[in-house]
Amino acid sequence: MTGVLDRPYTMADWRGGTESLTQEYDYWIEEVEGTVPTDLVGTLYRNGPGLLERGGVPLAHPFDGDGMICAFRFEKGRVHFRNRYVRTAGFLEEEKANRLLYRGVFGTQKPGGWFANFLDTRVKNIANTHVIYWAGKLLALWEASLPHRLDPVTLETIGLDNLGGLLRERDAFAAHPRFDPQTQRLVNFGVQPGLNTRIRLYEFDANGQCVSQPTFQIPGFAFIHDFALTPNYAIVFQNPVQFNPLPYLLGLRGAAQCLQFNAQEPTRVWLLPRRGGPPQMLTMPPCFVFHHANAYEVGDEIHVESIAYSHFPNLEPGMDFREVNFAALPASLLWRIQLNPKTKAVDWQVVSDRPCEFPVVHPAKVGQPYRYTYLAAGHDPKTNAPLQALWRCDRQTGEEQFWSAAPRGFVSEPIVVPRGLQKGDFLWQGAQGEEDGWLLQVVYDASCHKSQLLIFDAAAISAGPVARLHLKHHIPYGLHGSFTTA
Ligand code: 3ON
Ligand code: FE
Repeated sequence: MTGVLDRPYTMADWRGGTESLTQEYDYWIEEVEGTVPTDLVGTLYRNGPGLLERGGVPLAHPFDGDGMICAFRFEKGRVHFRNRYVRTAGFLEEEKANRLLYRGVFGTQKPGGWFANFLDTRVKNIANTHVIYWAGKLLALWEASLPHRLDPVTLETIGLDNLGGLLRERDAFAAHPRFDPQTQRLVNFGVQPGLNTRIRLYEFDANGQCVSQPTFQIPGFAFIHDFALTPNYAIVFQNPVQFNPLPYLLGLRGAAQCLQFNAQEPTRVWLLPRRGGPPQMLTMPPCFVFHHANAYEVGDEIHVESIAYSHFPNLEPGMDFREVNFAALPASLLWRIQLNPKTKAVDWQVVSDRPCEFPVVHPAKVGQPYRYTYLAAGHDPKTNAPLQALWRCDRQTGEEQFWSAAPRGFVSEPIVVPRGLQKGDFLWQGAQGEEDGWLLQVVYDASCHKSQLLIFDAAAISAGPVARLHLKHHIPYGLHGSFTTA
């Protein structure tokens, strides 16, 4: 579908993708349309909230859902599927009790009213945001706490992983690592929020050794979900939000419901030197950024591409996300931002009115000048709506490629896999042409309440998928994932 639809989706259809998947599966996918490319060798891992209620009590927000990992293993043109919940300590306790024993960051409360939640600041590490494979370890990530290590084949939970003694029990390890093709390193950060914010930047070599970990202090509270990477900098956006923890402590709201957008303040962009040293601050008008597509250095400037919202909506208690009015929410738009650390000038352009999220680039272009950004996007070019389409923007010519699953399909984060990878390769070691790859996409199909894995030729997204693999069940809307050839 590419044309104008009266209604690109119905809420009933969209809601199907917010249902839990309680069963754990393990099977070869038999129902395949088209042909799976035989040079796709390796595994696509995806993470996301799998459980959207517990003991009959619906969660207040999908980001509070326990992490469930899906593994699509590609072998000579066939694909094996497996899903497993991350057996976090909280998951196991709540499974046994068959009720919620913990509050969620995004507003899920234990049953029993404020009194049952009063002063309960215990945090359940739900391991639901990202899953990465590095130096022999498969890790499920959640930004407020430690990673969980999983068996890469069976997806069994091995346990919390402190990365060889690097992380202490209360440390946080973000859910947004970047893989740097230039240094062959995994780079990630950890935030310790407070009146001032401490950010530690970790770099790991191919053996999983932490080879660098400078720390930075920035003034004020900061909620930082993602960062952008260049050869010299890690770039984080300090969105203008205030945090008033009182309603959280009193048992009235979740921690994220205590964030208030402050349109009087600028957004502060921090350049953190990867080799350590004082961070540099630049400012731009208030906006809220979760995700970055990429960044690179050119002359005196640093260019960043990000998804920005005009503001962070208040997450009111009692609001049911299943009834959300998408058109009334601030749209997530693709922005290009030019930073000049010498003059402190910041320039930006909004690329399009089309709502979008989950931006990605070719793995060899991380931190480097690049041409294509791949995104999940809304069907309608101007109205905020659920993600139903894939979208590719060409920075050089402005050309756009678009493929839509509307009216009954709902998309997730696209994953770019270069062609020509061999077992054991890093992703940036495949074909260097930015179009020379496959785009993997898990789509929820409301017409059968099942999900499908779609494979696109990255050069010809508008042509539609080259293969469509039908699962026997649905997968709830996910967050992030990654591909590994290991
Ligand atoms: O004081 C801090 C406040 C805070 C909110 C302390 C803190 C670090 C514990 C904290 C926690 C933050 C957490 C746990 C954030 C988790 C985020 C998460 C699971 C997902 C974020 C997803 C972001 C986006 C933009 C997803 C978009 C999805 C769609 C458009 C489609 O479904
Ligand atoms: Fe994210």
